[in-house]
Amino acid sequence: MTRTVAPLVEAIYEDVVRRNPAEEEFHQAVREVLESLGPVLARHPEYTELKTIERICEPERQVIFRVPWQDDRGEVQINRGFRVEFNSALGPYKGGLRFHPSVYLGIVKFLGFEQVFKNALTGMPIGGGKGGADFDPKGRSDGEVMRFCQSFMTELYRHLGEHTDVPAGDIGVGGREIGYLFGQYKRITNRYESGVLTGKGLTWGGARVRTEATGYGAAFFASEMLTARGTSLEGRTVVVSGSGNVALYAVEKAEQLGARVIACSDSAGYVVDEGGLDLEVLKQVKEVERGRLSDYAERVRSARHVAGGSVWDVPCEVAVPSATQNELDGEAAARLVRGGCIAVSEGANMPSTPEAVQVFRSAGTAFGPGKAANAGGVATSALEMQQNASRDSWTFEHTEARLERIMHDVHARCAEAAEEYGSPGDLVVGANVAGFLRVAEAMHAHGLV
Ligand code: NDP
Ligand code: 2IT
Repeated sequence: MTRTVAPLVEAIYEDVVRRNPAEEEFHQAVREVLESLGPVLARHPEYTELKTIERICEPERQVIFRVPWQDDRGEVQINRGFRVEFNSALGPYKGGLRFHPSVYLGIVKFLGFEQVFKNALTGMPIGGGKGGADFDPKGRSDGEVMRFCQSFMTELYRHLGEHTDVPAGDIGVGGREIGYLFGQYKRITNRYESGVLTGKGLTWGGARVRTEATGYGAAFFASEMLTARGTSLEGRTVVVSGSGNVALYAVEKAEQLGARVIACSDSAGYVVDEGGLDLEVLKQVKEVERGRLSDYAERVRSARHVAGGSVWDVPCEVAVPSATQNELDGEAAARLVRGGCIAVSEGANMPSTPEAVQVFRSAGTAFGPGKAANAGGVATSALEMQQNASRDSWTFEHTEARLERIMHDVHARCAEAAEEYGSPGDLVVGANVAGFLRVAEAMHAHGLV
């Protein structure tokens, strides 16, 4: 890390690194927030005295557990499950579950930490948490995924509750997994507690627009940033990375807003089509068949599949990184800027490396950090909880209008905080400061907890 932070904040960061060894992603996420907080501490000495930052960096509770299950051949498999309950100042712990072989404590903590500020930015009553397992769903049968989810929930259920901790999906966890997890929770507890998980199916407590929400929200956020600069998404070329839940619906909404999405990716490569991607085929291949982008290129002749390459080689005006952390590095950012990229809206959590963020900020590229740009997913989860609590079910149009308004407000909160704390136009500073202030104020009111 080369950039400097205020000495007091630097000391806090050093302590976080010392207390959480070998958790690089967590260090990175903490560093990025702390770099914005110098001016906040200068104005709020009480947060130094009460060690509010130090408390925010220490999760309230961390659960790590064994997940044994049997695969289709009868062989015993053992995975490691996690739930980090980071901060409950604003509401029950809220945040997704990630099933991916790369999952370890450092990933879950970085995601949980980001979630605290993101959830605060939505203005809704939700605290921050995150969980998951180092389970790889790729190539596993439905039966294997179900047995894994049942074993995972058999331990996790005791830590959950609609007023305690409310998980949802993330990488590798979608509607199918939430279904198996909910079924097992209901069976163990003998409670039809709809509000204990979000991302549910529409016939059993799910909310319209939750599936689309993160991607739609990231496109709305791109649109907000461009509007603030006197322009729009209309007619713009867009590249979206990933081709999972967030990516597919970012493509859909960007197209609805008049943009042309020319490329997307998966972990094996990317597809590019200057005429624009065919979303129907893309959804069929990725959502329905759980296939690969090479299958898409075989069906859509105008598309070119590049195996193993980086989708950030494709020049565009707007980039929506929606795959995973640190997928876009400094060199890729410089290439994007040279190619005419004017806005980046992070659909994923921490997809840009610190070097990439620096490139975008110095180039004057409109940059929406994940904790603001992808907040539409968790915000719509909060709307799902609201519908569950009132046993209600809203229309698609009503829910989408709420989402659009929320993304507008998130952007406004970030822009105003950036202005007030001396970094006008810098949404990284704005998101960190606005998120921190809301959590810190509630923690202050709750005493030393
Ligand atoms: P999905 O599992 O639906 O899709 C993930 C996509 O990213 C897939 O295309 C996958 O490729 C690709 N990908 C995942 N890991 C890697 C990797 N290590 N290298 C390259 N490509 C990778 O997940 P989501 O769409 O739900 O999540 C995407 C991002 O958005 C994550 O950062 C997540 O934390 C974030 N997010 C998700 C929210 C949600 O509501 N789901 C809300 C807010 C943020 P392949 O198909 O080959 O595996
Ligand atoms: O990173 C995220 O915000 C999510 N994976 C969604 C969390 C949620 O509880 O909806």
